[in-house]
Amino acid sequence: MDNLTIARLLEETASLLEIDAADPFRIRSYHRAAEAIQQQTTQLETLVHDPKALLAIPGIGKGMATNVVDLVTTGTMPIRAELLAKYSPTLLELLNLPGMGPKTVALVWSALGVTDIDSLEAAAKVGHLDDLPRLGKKFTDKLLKGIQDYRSNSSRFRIDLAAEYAAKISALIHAFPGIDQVTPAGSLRRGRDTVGDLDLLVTGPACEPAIVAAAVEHVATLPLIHKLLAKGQNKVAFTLENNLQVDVRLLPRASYGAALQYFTGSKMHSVALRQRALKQGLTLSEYALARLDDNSIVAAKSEEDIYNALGLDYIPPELRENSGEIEAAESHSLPHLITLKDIRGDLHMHTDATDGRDTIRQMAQAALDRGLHYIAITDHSKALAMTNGLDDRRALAHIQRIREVDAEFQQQHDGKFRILPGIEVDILADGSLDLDDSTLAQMDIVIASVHSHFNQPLQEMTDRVLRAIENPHVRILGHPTGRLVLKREPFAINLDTVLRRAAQLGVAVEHNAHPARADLNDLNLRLAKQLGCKIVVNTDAHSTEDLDIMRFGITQLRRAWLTPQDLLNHHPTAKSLLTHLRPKP
Ligand code: DGT
Ligand code: CA
Ligand code: CA
Ligand code: ZN
Repeated sequence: MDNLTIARLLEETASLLEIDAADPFRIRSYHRAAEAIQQQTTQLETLVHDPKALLAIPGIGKGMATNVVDLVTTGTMPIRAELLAKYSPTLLELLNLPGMGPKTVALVWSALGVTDIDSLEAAAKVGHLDDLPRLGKKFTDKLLKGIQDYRSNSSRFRIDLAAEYAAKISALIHAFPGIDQVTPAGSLRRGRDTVGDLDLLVTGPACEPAIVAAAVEHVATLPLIHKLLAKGQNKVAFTLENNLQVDVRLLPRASYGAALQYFTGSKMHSVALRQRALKQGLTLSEYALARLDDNSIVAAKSEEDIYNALGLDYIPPELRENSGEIEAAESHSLPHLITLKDIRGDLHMHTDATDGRDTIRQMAQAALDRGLHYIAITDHSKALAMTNGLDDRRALAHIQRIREVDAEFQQQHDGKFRILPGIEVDILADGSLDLDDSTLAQMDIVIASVHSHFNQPLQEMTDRVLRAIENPHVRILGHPTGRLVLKREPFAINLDTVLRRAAQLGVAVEHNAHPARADLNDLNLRLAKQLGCKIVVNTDAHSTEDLDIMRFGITQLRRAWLTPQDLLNHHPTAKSLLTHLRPKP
């Protein structure tokens, strides 16, 4: 049993304990252990006979160590078995629906005998939820819509999860001798925010046709295979326990480029490319780019060779959607896409003052360690009561502490790292802001975000956000769509109107780098650039590790054709950044 599985089972147990209304401290200990185990580089299953090593992991005490040993040796643990005897495992899936927290799940289970999504939907449809305390008709409507969304989305997977599994499977395939490269292709390589299935291409001496059978056998017997779907001469398809399908192809070095091009897609890009090839008397397949007349191979080994032979510059995978990239590659006008190292600062993160896990100092040190030159600390405002949001008095005291830590860091690092005082202020239902202007005036970075009343009609939401950005203290619009990838659709808003006004006012729009949020999709981001908006990409980190999710944000920016110059946080110093934000009133 690998670390990811152990962590997932502990998380599930935490959710079951929550449904069971267990002691919050106990629930927290399972979350903490799961988090810590995900960070471990050593596989815990190799440590089960070494209790000291297990106990050395932060967040793992004696009881949790026993749990881990039980999980690894028996596949379950007493507390989990006990909870699963009481509650059906399908109850856990209900937690993916909007509004269904552990308390509500426990309520519908005890009051209505709901055990899974189907029975929940049935109960909602006949109005049984309307009569329950804290729920009601509005809740029911929202839930039914949520169930629909969930069903249409549940066959796709978020990019971070897909990337995690791709890395894990790659490592397992690499264990076979004679494998040089395992490359994710398909939508994962193109960086879509969700992935239907994983496509992995494998090459190396072991993949040569005469001997590939042994490598195929290795792939077909990987320990994490849930169900083997197909095993062919050079391909294996299987599903994982979570139903994610994986297509693996093993290819000789000589045709790797052609195969990579073919299986990266997108289908529309490849169709356009093949048409172009035909016009040049060539034929493009998953094996090679070849001449039509005598079948002689023109290019096959690398993608660069293939694109160049077609008279095109190399096209980065993120652009391969047949939306102008082939024309741009022909006229040598492809953009120089942004990369992670172009980002110098991160302007949106939370600390333990509200719902973040770590202190100002810890966040700053982690940002410094990742090579950033500046950050802004932007905790929540009071309307978000469940996050312990700051009122005016606490917000002002908080920025005082931010300034102190900033002074300390400036001294230690010759002024080369800055911590800017900021706030993520809530946009209230009527478009007013949650804190006084006099408080906002003290902040360098004011991000205004919608966090509530997501169901307002189009015009009301549009007016609400427009009113918020008219406030001269607002420098960044956060969560411009409020979507949660695969969980919650964007709220109704006329984004075009809002982006136009933001561009006029000089308010930057934020792309949230978190793979669960990614507020703006690739098309929205392209539109923002077209309309002349300032754009900023931030992690919205709630812990030091969250700072690493910046890479997922960058992938979406690349899909939107953005260059380093299109991003405000490409500016090398806090000073130059501040001069490019909306001027302070
Ligand atoms: P997904 O899995 O739904 O997120 O999207 P993709 O793009 O990964 O699609 P997938 O897994 O069906 O196929 C991977 C790539 O293989 C796809 O981008 C292009 C190529 N491909 C697959 N089937 C066909 C096909 O019938 N014709 C062509 N031209 N290409 C195909
Ligand atoms: Ca795929
Ligand atoms: Ca596929
Ligand atoms: Zn935030």
